[in-house]
Amino acid sequence: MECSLTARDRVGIQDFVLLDTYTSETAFLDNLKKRFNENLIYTYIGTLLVSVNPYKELGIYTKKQMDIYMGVNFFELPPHIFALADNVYRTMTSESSSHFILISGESGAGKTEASKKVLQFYAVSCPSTRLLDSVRDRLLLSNPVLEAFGNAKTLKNDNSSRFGKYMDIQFNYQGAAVGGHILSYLLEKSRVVHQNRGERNFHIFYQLLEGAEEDLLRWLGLEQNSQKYAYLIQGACAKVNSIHDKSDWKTVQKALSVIDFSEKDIEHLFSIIASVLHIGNVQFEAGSRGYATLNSNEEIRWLSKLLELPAHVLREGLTHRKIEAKAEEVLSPFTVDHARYARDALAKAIYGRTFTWLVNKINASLANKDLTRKTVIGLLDIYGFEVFDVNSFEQFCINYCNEKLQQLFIQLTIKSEQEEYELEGIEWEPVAYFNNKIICDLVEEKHRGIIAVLDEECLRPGGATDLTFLEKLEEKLPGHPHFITHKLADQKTRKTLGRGDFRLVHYAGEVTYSVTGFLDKNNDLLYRNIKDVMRQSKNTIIQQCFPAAEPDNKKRPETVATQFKNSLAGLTEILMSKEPWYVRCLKPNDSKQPGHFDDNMVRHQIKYLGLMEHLRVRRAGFAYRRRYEVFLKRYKALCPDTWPNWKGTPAEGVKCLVEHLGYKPHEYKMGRTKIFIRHPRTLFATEDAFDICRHELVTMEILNHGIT
Ligand code: AOV
Ligand code: MG
Repeated sequence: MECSLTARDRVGIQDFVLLDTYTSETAFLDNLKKRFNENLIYTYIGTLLVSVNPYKELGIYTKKQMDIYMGVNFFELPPHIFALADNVYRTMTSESSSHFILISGESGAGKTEASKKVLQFYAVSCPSTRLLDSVRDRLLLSNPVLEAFGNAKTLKNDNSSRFGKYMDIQFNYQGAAVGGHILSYLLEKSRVVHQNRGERNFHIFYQLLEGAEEDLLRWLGLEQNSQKYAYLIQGACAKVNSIHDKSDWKTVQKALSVIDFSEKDIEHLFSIIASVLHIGNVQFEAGSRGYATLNSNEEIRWLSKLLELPAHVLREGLTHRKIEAKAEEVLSPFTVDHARYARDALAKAIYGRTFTWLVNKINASLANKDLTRKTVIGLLDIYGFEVFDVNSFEQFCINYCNEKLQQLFIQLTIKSEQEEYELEGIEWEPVAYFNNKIICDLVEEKHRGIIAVLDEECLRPGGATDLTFLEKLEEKLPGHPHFITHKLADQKTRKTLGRGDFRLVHYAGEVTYSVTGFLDKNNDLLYRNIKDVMRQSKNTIIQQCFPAAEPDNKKRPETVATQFKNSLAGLTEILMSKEPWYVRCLKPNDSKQPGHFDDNMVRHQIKYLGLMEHLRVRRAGFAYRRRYEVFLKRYKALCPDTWPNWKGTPAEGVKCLVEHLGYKPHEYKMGRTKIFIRHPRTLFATEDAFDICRHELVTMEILNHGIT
């Protein structure tokens, strides 16, 4: 007794639901900290997994560990991401239902690592045939490729996801992974042409320079030294201890060959990466009449070679735009600033479209060829909430996305839980919670939401600037509790805001955004004639990225923010049709340090992630519920009165069944259509009894069969 108490004191409790002082935030924090100090980074709140980033290798993701967790009841072993993955998988196979795992937390909290562990677990644990081994390899190898092109070092995370990713893993009726599909969300393209100090461009550029053989670099017209490239020097931190560009390059190359990239594809892909670096080095000077001229032909020659298009066409496209005047088109020369702008727009467009091409290509390789597919497990890993010294349109989109996911979490857990109890007539003490819908609305509402106002300014001909956008917001949103600007703030707050800033009070904290660049980034303009130039390319990837049939400028394409808003609405719909599971990742400190647990920082995350409220709902509520018909159908063999056929209503049958099984009155409640079971242990005991019984039934059948 003594001994076990000490152990409990030392390592804390593995499920917060069992915490005596479950309403105390301090007790919650203490429990997490105790466990963290013992390298126990996982803790449950019922079936929700809380994970604290250890910032060091713990040796807990080995094949041996996977074997331990495979097929074992959720609560029988210490909490682990593998236990969650296994539980999801077994629920999927036993109930033939589709699921998703929502992994959330702020930037650097461990979402991407968690999603990789889940994928690795399925790759090892699911049954397979030789045919399916290739699917498994492809699923696994799609990761390093997408990370190379879509992740970068930021001040928050050395391997920060700069795009959102939702991946469906598709399973056949035998539970084998037979295919996959990836949806990507808004890549942070601006990083291609600009990085803040201490940050890097996308990993792939450095990997290519560090890892490629001399011959390849020579062929691409590149030097190994990243300092030679305008698009790579702004952050002043090309080399990072935790990043191994050279070996990552090898991994990416190997991966590309496994996921069906032909040699030609690979050659064209590298040509594009190199082209972006060459484009960044194109410099302009003012000619005699003040218009932009190219100050060297060197880069144009390389671009012409790599993109396989005539040099003079490219030169013209980078220094002029075509405008329609009456019936004819005339060439209008750029100023130097304008030319730089068009150059950067081209680099971003090429990179962004190539990324989309890459996702499509990976999807083609993951496409399910087994038509017996039944169910999927979706994995959601997006960019986490982030706050920098200066925050722009990109952070606005990323943080908005996190608001949406928090809203989804609230809807699917706290809100729906309470609504269900009400609907089922179960007695219940309501739990108060902060609903962030007000912030989602502030961003996305029709007509007066921030995106709507931004779009309106983007469409307004003449005179619209980032500052007029800010003024419009101030007109539409005075007194909004989550929106503050210099003009709207009280005197004390005003001092903390610039005239070109607006501040949003997000669920996770306040963020001040600088409006500079909002209009431009939302419009994401690429001149038509530069698209025409790209269409002349013989590089097959560029050809697919700039198709001839692209709708031209006459019909305005949707703005970036609106496209993003719509794609998130689509994602919500996809998720709503599946059963949810949650991993909430916490960041222990802001300096990426192992072993350091910053109480205030963790406490803040516990608050905004709504973990206390979730615990309260769990604790007061019922972990499991099943419709009476389903429950009765599954377990009726456990009671002589209900087996083989029950004559009464399903609810009466269930009542009879659970009384026979000895359920105590406080362990369950009977709703209108469902039975509610307070603790998973109760159900597990029933499930174990069912396993034994099923075994006996099968044995009897075999015996009977043998006799006849
Ligand atoms: P994120 O995905 O949540 O941030 P990551 O999953 O990239 O965060 O984790 C950041 C870093 O923390 C990783 O590169 C590892 O060094 C370390 N780390 C995370 N989880 C673990 C773990 N379970 N064990 C050991 N180290 C870990 V962002 O993509 O920036 O939102 O946008
Ligand atoms: Mg990530």
